[in-house]
Amino acid sequence: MAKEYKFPEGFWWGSATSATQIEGAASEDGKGMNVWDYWYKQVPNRFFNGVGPEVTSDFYHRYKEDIKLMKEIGHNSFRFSISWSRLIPGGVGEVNKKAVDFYNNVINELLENDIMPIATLFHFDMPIEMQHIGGFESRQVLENYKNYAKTCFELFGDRVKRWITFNEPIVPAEGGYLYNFHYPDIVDFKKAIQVCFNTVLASAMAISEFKKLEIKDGKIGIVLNLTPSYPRSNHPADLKAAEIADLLFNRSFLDPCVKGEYPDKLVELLKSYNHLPVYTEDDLELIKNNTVDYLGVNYYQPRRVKAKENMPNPYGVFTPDWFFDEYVMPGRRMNPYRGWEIYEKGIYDILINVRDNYGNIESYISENGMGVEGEERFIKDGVIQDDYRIDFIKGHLKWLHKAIEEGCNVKGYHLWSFMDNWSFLNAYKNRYGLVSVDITTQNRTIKKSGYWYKELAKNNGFSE
Ligand code: BGP
Repeated sequence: MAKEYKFPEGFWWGSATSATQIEGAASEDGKGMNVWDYWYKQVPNRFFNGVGPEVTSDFYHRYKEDIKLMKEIGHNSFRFSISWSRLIPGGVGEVNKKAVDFYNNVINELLENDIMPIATLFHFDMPIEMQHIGGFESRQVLENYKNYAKTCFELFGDRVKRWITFNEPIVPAEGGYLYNFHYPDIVDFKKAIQVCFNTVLASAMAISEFKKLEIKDGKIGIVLNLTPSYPRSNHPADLKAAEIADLLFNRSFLDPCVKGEYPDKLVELLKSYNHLPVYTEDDLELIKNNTVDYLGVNYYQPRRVKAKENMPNPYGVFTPDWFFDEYVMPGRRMNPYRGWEIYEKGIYDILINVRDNYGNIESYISENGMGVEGEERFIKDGVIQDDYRIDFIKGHLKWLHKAIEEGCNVKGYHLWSFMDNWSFLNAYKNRYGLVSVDITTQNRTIKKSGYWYKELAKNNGFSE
């Protein structure tokens, strides 16, 4: 007998994107440079096939056609990001009128098509001028981000009712200050921690502005990549390794953003290594008083860890990897086309944790998806036959359904992504879309998964 997986009424079916990854028009209509435009000019060879962010998927010019396609494949909601360097070139000062027109057009077009807009304020795209005065290490940049956020609420808050302060804020801290995959490309754990703290603070500052404006029916949240940390075994050393990974990579944002407080264990750990960030009592007060209304959860793959086998070199560079080693679990299921583990139950484990330890705050899956290299090889009759992606989505939806049945307060599911898009350093290597994009002609073609997604949304679920 087929089992039915029906989702609660009004469930959000949609997808997520970000400005740098889809808009293109990177130097058009007065847009300023962000870190990606700048870094690409410095080191084009670090980007897959040398493809930069200038054109990407050309959403800037094709948003009407794209929103039509969203409608066609059943979207009732869509997350995009506003580009700070487009709206306020240089990060501070005059608002760019052309950018206001563009985002107004996108928002209005979405609403006319009954697609709820969810706007992210920051998706990895710091204006370069702001990065050059210290990025989120700098208090001045926090102030400028706050003003940018306020400008967005004032300009678009009459129609956008769902806001996100940051997408995966730990990623620019890790990428830019620890693991060399974002600009400014340095390795300094202490700075990374300061950037993490300051981003939490910046998010709280934006929330505080949002509250002052009393936007009717408006809610503001944050999107976190909550990667469950699974230990190799129940041995106390493995459990400890997993606990530290969880503190550093999940709870460093989840706790202050949802509960308004840092976990004591994290504070003790950082203190014992003399790595506490610089902060004031007022900062902590602001964080406490400005927690999120809802939470976006991005989930791609779990983190598996084991106790350190060799003590780290005391003279080596101090990073989180001092505390644990990656555990390559025998028999783990891999995405054969991308190199990431597929573990569907992870989505359930995250949500149960949110239910039990974070007041069952309202949440939604803000990203989940399967990147595939070389998808052209699956074309038949002009359509990419991405059954693997349909299976991936179904696998995760089954666990999501179970979490909801068990009381988790989840409002929707957004796939990464609506269409193939340019990714940070990876450019067009991994394709994620329900709609494929030919990057030479910019032609869009709905994939098999897109047609399947349409049925999913129409039926508010699926059966199997
Ligand atoms: C998430 C980001 C997205 C997207 C995705 C896929 O972490 O929020 O912006 O890029 O990862 O990653 P990638 O494109 O590197 O495969």
